[in-house]
Amino acid sequence: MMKTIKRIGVVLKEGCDIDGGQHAMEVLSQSVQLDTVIEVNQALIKSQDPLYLDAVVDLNTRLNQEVRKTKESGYFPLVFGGDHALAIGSISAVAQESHAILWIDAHGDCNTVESSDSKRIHGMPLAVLQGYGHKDLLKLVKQKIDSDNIMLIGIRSLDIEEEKLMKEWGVHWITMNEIRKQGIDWLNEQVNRFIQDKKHLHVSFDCDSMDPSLFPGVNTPVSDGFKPYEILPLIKHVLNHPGISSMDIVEFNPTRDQGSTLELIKTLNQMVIETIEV
Ligand SMILES: [Mn+2]
Repeated sequence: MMKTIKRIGVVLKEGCDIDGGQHAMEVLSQSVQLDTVIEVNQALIKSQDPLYLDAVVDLNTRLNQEVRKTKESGYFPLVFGGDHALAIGSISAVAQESHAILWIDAHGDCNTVESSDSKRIHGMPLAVLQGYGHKDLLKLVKQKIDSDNIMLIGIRSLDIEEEKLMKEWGVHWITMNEIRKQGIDWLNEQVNRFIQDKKHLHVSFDCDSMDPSLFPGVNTPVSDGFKPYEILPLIKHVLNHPGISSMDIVEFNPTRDQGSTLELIKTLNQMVIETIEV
């Protein structure tokens, strides 16, 4: 059955507190038509709170409602960011029993407030979605995601305490080192095996999963990321999965870009059109 996409833009940098990301939707909206844009309520920003907790919780509450409404109306939610903290709102809105997540990222995003060195919420969304983290963030999570139903790929920067938590919870992740050693066919097999029996599947694509020498327009670059030919065919394949529910494309920082990261986002948008709207 044909589905129509609804594109939700999220203006958010408070989850990482790195300048530039707040302009992502201004730049993106010149080439991708956004159906709605959600912004941080500036009145809730308290400079003494490094987490910007009130602002991030409020934004995610409104994003959750928007994504929920989108799903209920039969549309496919495609969320553009904005930093990865927005995944708390977008995924909690679609999560149902046995929902699976494919998380494409350089980082684990499985920190809690205690484990995190940076104390930034964009490093915590995947922990929160599993039911671990600050109680104000957990209020958004009505249906926890089973750690078994999470696969991260492209990983090359985990905090020590974060890695311990990921092991303890039983999250499955594939590092870039393993991918370099085993090859792209092996990666495709691993992801295929993960998605094959899943009923509901969300894809969260962090632009920093890509190689920053090719795609510098991100908040927290880590060297040796994916080349387009290594990951785009896999994403296309995953978007064809019958249980695909929704997707995020996050961490675009246009002030660090030279045009290529914007082009990548446009390519992904086109890929979603070609796979979902058919
Ligand atoms: Mn991330």
